[in-house]
Amino acid sequence: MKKQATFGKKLFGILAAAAGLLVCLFGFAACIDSGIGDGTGNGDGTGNGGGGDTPGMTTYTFEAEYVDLDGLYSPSYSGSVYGADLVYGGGTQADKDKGWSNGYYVGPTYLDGFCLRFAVNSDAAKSATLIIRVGSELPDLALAPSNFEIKVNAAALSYSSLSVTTAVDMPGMTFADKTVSTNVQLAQGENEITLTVKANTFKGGDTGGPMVDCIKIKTEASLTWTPIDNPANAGMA
Ligand SMILES: [Ca+2]
Repeated sequence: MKKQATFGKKLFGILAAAAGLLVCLFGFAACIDSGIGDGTGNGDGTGNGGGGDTPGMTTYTFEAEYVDLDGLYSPSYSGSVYGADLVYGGGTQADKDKGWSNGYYVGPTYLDGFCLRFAVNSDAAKSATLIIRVGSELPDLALAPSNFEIKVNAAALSYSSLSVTTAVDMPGMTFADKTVSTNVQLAQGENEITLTVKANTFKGGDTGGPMVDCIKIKTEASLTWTPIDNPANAGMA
């Protein structure tokens, strides 16, 4: 009997230790999930999952100011703006406090065919939620596939109209997250997400478009990209 009791104690001890280890592992995993990227740069596209994400999901932010702006230009209210000069903002804490992700945004975008291309690499084929963070210095915009085409891997998304509320001016720009789709299909490897302005009458009868802060992709896949430091090149175009 004594031997059995000892064995029982040992068994209990082993089970308790195993349970403790499981709790520990689970706690660690949960911590990684909720803590990834809190404070890690949005800029480099490495995840910034954080509070609010469901387990296994990470929300990645890809800044519009870090896509390839070479060859792009847009009319503005004061002449045309080219390349890296399309980046607005100073990246300061004051800019971030206005709700500008990473302290910069891209705009204006007032040209039929103006296209921002995000090249994102995924480690797996997964579905994802695609969000765009946009603002407007024009009157309120109703973005729709006919005036603002959004493609994932060459497939145009047939999204519901997104209302973008006007801000006073560019220094006072305000942004809001707009969910384009909760079921975008990412391929393993490189994925191309494009935002393209189509001919419209947003700008007093001429073509206009939104200011673009960033896009966000929420997925179980692991995403990376190669950001281009346009803010460092602003004024050089
Ligand atoms: Ca931004």
